[in-house]
Order: sequence, then C-alpha cells, then structure tokens
Amino acid sequence: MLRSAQCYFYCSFRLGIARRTSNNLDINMVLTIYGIPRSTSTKRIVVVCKEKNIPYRIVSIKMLENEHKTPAFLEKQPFGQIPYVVDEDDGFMLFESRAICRYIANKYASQGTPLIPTDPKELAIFEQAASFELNNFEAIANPLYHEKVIHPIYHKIPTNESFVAHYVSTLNQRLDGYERILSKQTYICGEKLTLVDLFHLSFLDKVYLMLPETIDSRPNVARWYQALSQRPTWVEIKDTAPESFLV
Ligand SMILES: N[C@@H](CCC(=O)N[C@@H](CS)C(=O)NCC(=O)O)C(=O)O
Repeated sequence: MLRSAQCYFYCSFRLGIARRTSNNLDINMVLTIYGIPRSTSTKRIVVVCKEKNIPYRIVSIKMLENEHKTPAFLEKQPFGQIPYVVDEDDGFMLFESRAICRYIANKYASQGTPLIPTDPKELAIFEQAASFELNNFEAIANPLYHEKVIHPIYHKIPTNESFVAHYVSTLNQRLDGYERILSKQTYICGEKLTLVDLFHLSFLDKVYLMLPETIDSRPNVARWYQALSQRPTWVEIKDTAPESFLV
C-alpha cells in the first residue's frame, strides 16, 4: 500500500500530473526547466519556484556541445539561448527568464511569497523597477561579467580593459542611483519584497564576486544585497556547481 502510494507520488511528480488539494492548489505540478543549474537565467527561475513552493526539474542542456543551437532547440527557443520551460500541467511553453518568473508568480499568486503587486500604482512602480533592472543594471553587469570572466575563461578571448573601464564607470553611476532609491526604502519597489528584487540576484552576485567594493561602499545597496542573498531560497541554489562563478 505504502509502495503504491510512493509510486503514485513519484510517477505523478515525473509525469507532472497535478493533484488538487482541498484549498485548490496544485502541489505536484512540475515545471520543467530546460537550462543549466548554474546559469544566471536558470537560477532566476529556480529561486522563484522555491519562493512559490513550485516543484520543478531541470533538464540540462549540453551547451558545450552546442545543443542550444540545434534545430530542435531553436524550435523551442528561436534565439538559441537557455532557458525555456514547459508547464507540465498543460504543455505550455515559454522562454525569457523574467517572463517565466512572472508567469509562475501570477499563476501561483496566492501561494508562497507574494511577488507581484495588484494595486495599480504599486504595479506601476514595480514595472518602473523591472524596466531599470533590465536597462540600467543587467545591461551593464552582464557585459562586464562577460568581458572579465566569460571571454577569457570560456572563449579564450583576452579581456578588453577599456571596455571593462567603461562598464565599471557606468556601473558605479547606476549603483549611485540604486543607493538613492534604497536610502529611502527597504526593497527596490518599497517596503515589500517583489519579483524585481529577485531578478537582480544573479548579477548582483556576479558583481559582488568581481567588484565587492562597488556594493560594500554603498551602505543601502550593501544592506539590500545582503538581505536578498541571505534568503534561504537563494542560499540553497546559489552555489549549485563549483563552477557557478562561470555562467
Ligand atoms: N534574456 C534571456 C537571456 C538568456 C541568456 O542569455 N542565456 C545564456 C545563458 S545564461 C545563453 O543561453 N547564452 C548562450 C548564447 O546566447 O548563445 C533570458 O533572460 O532568458
């Protein structure tokens, strides 16, 4: 009896068969993430699954063998980038990590940590922050990380120091903006944690590894970064592989 119950649980987990609880939450829904555990974009999704208590599995893509550039992969993700996901409830497919995070946060709005505001003004502030995360933070932190780490280590291309100098100078100006915002409030949209705080985590970690003084020298950015990076959901996944520094 116990065995068949275990088997049911295992099989339903593997097959993504959702069981409805009395409060109508899907507790066994499986989100399949086609990515790599240590990748910045994959982690962005995983931390949200954990905050929302959503069971997920990661199917690792063999990027070193260029699996993400094969016709089969491009059919799912036309730009040849990881990750994309399949919602095993109904086969719904989606790519772009932030869109995926929003999908999870909206589908499971009442489960786990609330992450997207509903009040129109709070939502507008949220959208404002989502826009500057992408355009003012990731747009600089990501190429800086590629220039300093990915190019020399993965692609064997020497770091272009003049590019690095430009990115570091721009990053410092952008972090001054963050300091101004965070000197008035606990999180990036106000007093409550939102999805946009979590969006920052992957590259805040990389910036801290590369240039800790850019964060430590700004007391409110440092406080915010410490609070986010010490969330149990992030601590659990941040060092998913020894080479987590690299992707
Ligand atoms: N905007 C995309 C970016 C995805 C992305 O840049 N993925 C990287 C790994 S973290 C990748 O696939 N790089 C390989 C490539 O671009 O060819 C997202 O957020 O999902």
